[in-house]
Amino acid sequence: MRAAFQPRLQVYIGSKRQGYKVEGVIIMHDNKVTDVLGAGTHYYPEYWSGDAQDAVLADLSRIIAAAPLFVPRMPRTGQPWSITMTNAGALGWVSDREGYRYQPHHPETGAAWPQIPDALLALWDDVTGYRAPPECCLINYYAAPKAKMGLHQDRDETALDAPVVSVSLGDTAVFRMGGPQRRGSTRSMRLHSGDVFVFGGPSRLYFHGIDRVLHGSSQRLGTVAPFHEGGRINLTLRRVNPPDNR
Ligand SMILES: O=C(O)CCC(=O)C(=O)O
Repeated sequence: MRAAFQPRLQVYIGSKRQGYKVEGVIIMHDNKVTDVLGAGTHYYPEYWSGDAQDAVLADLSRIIAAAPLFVPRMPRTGQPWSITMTNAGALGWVSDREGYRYQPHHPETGAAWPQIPDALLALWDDVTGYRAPPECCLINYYAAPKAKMGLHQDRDETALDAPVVSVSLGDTAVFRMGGPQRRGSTRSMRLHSGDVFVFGGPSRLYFHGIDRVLHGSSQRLGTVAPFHEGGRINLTLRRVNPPDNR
């Protein structure tokens, strides 16, 4: 259903299952303004049920057994990040002294990355409708109570027409959403376990980051190895190369 809210704002109201398509800047739910986001973003609160989240966590457990979590480091300085990460897919995103890049193998084991689980490929098809599958599923693990991620753009991909799909599992995160400029205004919202957020269209290159994780706000990770410390996992599905180049 589409509703006009104010003359210059177009508000598209969806459903929890279909997602809230934001063509303007306001998201409404039950006739109340609940969120203000950029055009091209789609927010799917609790896209996955608890059982579906557990199934994805079991997939992640298998992926991490084959492609262990590693500590990313800042380009040039080699400063360690506060999170650990790994990948699934034909390409994995890594960050070390040499810089940010995609590569087909794990930086420590040298092995190819495991395949992206079917549930994540199905999610990509469902929420993007993009003509080719994602090549990378970046897995970020926020285990440490102070783990966070600074404001940044996802811009190491050449297929910028493809959205980035972000999945939250475990503890609630305080997510910061900016705009196209690093110094522009930002706002924060909370991402909960099972939520899916899509950056597409005009918002594909918007700055975003994680201010902090509300440690202990969810018990979901604690039962699954190797996530006994609890915390939060974020998955981002990315198309790296334009499909025609392959
Ligand atoms: O953890 C998150 O929700 C954000 C992750 C992110 O921005 C990234 O991996 O580029």
